Amino acid sequence: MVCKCIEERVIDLGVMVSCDRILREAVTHKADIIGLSGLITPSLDEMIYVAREMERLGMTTPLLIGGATTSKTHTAVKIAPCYSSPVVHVLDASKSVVVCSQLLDEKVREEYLEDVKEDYQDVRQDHYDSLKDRRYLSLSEARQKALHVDWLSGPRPVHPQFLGTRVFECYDLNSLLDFIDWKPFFDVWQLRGKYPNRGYPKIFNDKTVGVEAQRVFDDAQLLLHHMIDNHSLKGRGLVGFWRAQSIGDDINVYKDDVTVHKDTKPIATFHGLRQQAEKDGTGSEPFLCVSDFVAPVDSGMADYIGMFAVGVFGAEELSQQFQTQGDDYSSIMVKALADRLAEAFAEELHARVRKELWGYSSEEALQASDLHRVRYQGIRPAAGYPSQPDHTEKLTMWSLAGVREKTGIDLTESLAMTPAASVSGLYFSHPQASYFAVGKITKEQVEDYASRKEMNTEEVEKWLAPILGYEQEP
Ligand code: B12
Repeated sequence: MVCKCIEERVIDLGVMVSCDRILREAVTHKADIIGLSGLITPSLDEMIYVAREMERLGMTTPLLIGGATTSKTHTAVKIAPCYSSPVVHVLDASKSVVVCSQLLDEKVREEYLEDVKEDYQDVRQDHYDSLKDRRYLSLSEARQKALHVDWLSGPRPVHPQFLGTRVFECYDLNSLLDFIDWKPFFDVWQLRGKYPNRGYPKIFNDKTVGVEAQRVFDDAQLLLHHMIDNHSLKGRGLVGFWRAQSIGDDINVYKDDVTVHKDTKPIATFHGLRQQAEKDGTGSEPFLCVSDFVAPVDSGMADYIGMFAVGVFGAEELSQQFQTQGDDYSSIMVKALADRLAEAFAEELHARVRKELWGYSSEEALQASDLHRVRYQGIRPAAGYPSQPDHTEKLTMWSLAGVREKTGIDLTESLAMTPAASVSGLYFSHPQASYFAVGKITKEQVEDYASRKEMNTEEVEKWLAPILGYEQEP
């Protein structure tokens, strides 16, 4: 919630806006404060760039940082040092009213900024100390402790129904409604509570947010059905399956149903990152990498990998229309609903893949709530998620499956997908495949990964900034 006097002076530049545009608009409108919001890792780097540009241009406008992928630590360590005027991380948009008021009030501003400065100094110190405290396995030790699946006596990989891609031009959005996870929708509206809870929508009975949650939910249902019925939103996507074998931390993908040898030329390679940070447990825990879930090339077992990309088209245009009409509520609502549909699309398609299109789990009978709690066999990690934090893997996915040409889902320069309501990822079918977080890694692995990807180390460090277990050389 933003108080009226502030709200009237806010200019929302929308999503995926260039640094030049932000600064141009800020200067034109004599901005008191600039706010940047970051959803995925590459936006972190953009934020550093914006701060550097502001410094270079001699600007003094305070910079607010927020969004799912940002943190106080990243702001203090990476962004604040690039700009000599105030940089403040705001965890929750509702706190920005207090922060803005302090930044704009001559009487308290200096004291407030002094506090922020001291706080960030401590955060930086803690960060550097924590880097020193962490212990890592060498890459070869971590590889020795990989998850060693018994490919010969365990369940055999199942051949998917088809190899190559299948495109879904105009997906039935009504079929996705039962798959919507409403919890993140309420998060967008800052309404904290559970939905549904054992079949009973608990959030609606909550003393504090119940009434508001019911109102927003009812509005959402009306708009959702309206948008689906008059086709203002469209779902488009694809799935693909290929022969695949792992080779170390990489997964090679092959054309058609070939018999694969060590020297068979792959048509694409997905590169994995392996856990390296020491674990507290018994010492028997595996140090995982996504390649552990695919049969190695020398196992004698033919294996497969899947991929998907789904998008909900039309939301940005509609949202813009509402904004032009001064209806911010509906403008946000459209985007929030399109995001829910995109996630539901990925969820429903994954269920179809398990039961039918790949068919390795044809007997599965789970409720939507079980799906949100990941009680199924196999995983669908996305590039950018903790199991594979590297967004550049999307480039391999896009060229392997022809995603842009076949679906219109595109990648921006910083590898965000357009439309914004899009999800993509890989499919792994093995029963031991699990979601995990790679966590921090050492320079040894970054250099190894860079050479496998034929990229230079600095470039890889840029994309993997949040998981580097060491301080980069300036
Ligand atoms: C919902 C969601 C989505 C939705 C919608 C995203 C969207 N358009 O906003 C969908 C399903 C489309 C999606 C897709 C993807 N997602 Co997503 N997603 C999320 C999720 C679950 C919630 C984000 C969200 O909208 N929260 C609700 C809003 C209101 O909260 P918020 O953004 O944090 O903003 C709050 C504060 O941060 C603050 N704030 C935000 N901005 C600003 C700005 C200022 C100036 C201020 C003062 C405050 C402020 O105020 C807000 C209210 O409190 C997060 C995980 C999480 N729990 O955060 C992952 C997450 C952001 N997604 C992630 C990823 C990787 C992706 C994908 C790349 C996955 C993929 N390969 O398909 C795609 C990218 C989409 C694209 N277009 O490129 C990662 C990002 C990690 C990373 N290191 O890059 C996250 C963190 C999940 C994770 N744990 O790995 N995602």
